[in-house]
Amino acid sequence: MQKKLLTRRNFLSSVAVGGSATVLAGCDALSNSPTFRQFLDSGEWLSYRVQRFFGASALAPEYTEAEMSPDFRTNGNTRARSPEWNRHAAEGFANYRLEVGGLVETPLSLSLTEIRAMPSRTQITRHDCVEGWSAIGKWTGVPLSAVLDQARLRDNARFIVFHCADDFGGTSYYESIDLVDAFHPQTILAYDMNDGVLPIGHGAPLRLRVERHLGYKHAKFVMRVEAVEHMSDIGSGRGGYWEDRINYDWYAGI
Ligand SMILES: Nc1nc2c(c(=O)[nH]1)N[C@H]1C(S)=C(S)[C@@H](COP(=O)(O)O)O[C@H]1N2
Ligand SMILES: [Mo]
Repeated sequence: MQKKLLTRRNFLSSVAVGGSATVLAGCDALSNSPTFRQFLDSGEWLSYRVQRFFGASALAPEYTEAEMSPDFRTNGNTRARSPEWNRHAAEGFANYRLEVGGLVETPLSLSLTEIRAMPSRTQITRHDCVEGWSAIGKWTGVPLSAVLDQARLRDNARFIVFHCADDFGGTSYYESIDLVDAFHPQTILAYDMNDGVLPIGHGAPLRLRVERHLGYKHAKFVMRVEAVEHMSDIGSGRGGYWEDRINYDWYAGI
């Protein structure tokens, strides 16, 4: 019963019937999880429910080239410090590989050349930071769905976690999303920004764009993607660096 919530197997069927009936049906069992109970108790549940009821696959607005912001500021860490990332940066990321693992049938290790040869999507979207600034930029990357399809999620996978190369005071940045957002068409791992290679400050060589969410969900400097059933084993269990540290909402839907 617990496995009914947003697993790979029922995800497509729940979206296909045009609603969240399956999603909601699984919630009683899921509420045994302390993390999820906290989530239900918070106001996050409202925006989660609204988005899941009224459009699991609704697209975030896209903009024209003319609407792109002349300046797109950076925020949070503007580079990583791990020895591994530093080595890759010094080599122009020629030997970087994205690791994809956890609850998958086929763990992957993908070079940027391989990632660039996969299907790609370009989108001009608005980034909204919780601190009160926005910017419109153009992003190109591989749809996360293409990566996950290649790795083949196990039936018990429920969340996708992004492990980053940077840290705050020694604690690595990480983020996570559910499978609805993971398979959303605008969810991409971006390697280009504004028609150029993704700059270091914006999260080179690969950063998440998950367009219906606030800025902090858009993990930069992504090294590893992990499919999990529970988030309790990662960080303090609230699904992201800022969620753990200062109680930001895990579900940052906008
Ligand atoms: N790895 C990592 N990802 C991150 C952050 C960070 O500090 N480290 N900051 C987040 C926040 S709060 C925002 S608003 C955006 C900023 O992205 P930008 O630097 O491309 O503007 O990245 C998000 N992703
Ligand atoms: Mo942010």
